[in-house]
Amino acid sequence: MVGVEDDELMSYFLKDKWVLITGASSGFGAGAARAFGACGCRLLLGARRVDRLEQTAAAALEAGAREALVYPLDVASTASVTIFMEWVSSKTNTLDVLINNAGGAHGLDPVATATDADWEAMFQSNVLGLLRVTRAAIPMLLKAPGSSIINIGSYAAHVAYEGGAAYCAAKAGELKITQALRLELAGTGVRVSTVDPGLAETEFALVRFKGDKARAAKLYEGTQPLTAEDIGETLVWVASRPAHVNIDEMLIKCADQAAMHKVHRRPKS
Ligand code: NDP
Ligand code: 8X3
Repeated sequence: MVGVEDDELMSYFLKDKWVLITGASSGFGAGAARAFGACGCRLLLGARRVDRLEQTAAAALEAGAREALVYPLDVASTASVTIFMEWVSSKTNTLDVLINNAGGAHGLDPVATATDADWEAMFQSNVLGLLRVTRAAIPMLLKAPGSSIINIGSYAAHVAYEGGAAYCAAKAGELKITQALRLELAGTGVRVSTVDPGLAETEFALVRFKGDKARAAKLYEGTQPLTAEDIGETLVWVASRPAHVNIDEMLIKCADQAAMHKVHRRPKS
């Protein structure tokens, strides 16, 4: 946890800044909205489930957001991204922080039996969606020197696991896009970072296991995973470094996850 003085400093840097968060209807995106909201930011929130976005916006306003505006967004559709970014442009000419968070995993099947639908969904959101939103946002980020693009990657970009071929590949793609963007935007004042979490309890597992609650819960059994709050707080820290500082890549895991295949689990008491 950061100290009180650090909190005040971060709020000082971020107050009134425009922050766009994709996938803000749950998990890390909602956690980020609350954390940037607590710094007095103006939030532009997108995802497909608008009712859930509205809940996020209410929580962010309660935390202290200056504004929390929502609009439907499907990053898997170029047309949806275009309409969403037109809406963003109707609210502000500049953008201070872009959090490319929308994404997730679909299925945990080995390549031998996985489906095209799952592969396509993972590449559409985690890779192409990130590219589409970033392309549309760059002109607005360029107008705000010291602005940040922060992409949500994954530990899965660094370590492969059985059943994760397409998800690991998609997140490895996110890492390479981040690195290429940093080269392309060098000297413009736009910073580019990736925050790569390990095991974290959100709706991620529920989506991966297609609504199977028992299977999703098993993933977190006996461990203390990362939370949406942990990642929201981390994103605020990355965005609030002084303008000459770029946090390139941050791998963040819970203390119980020493390695991809070594997660400490406490026996049931
Ligand atoms: P959640 O399932 O809780 O959140 C995923 C968010 O992404 C939702 O808000 C969802 O909104 C949105 N989303 C998914 N697809 C689309 C789409 N096509 N268009 C717009 N929004 C979309 O999981 P997390 O919060 O955990 O996931 C957030 C990010 O973090 C993802 O990129 C995930 O891969 C990554 N990650 C997760 C980890 C974990 O263990 N939880 C670890 C490392 C990385 P909606 O359905 O309303 O559109
Ligand atoms: C989510 C982390 O390890 O389940 O990106 O792939 S993992």
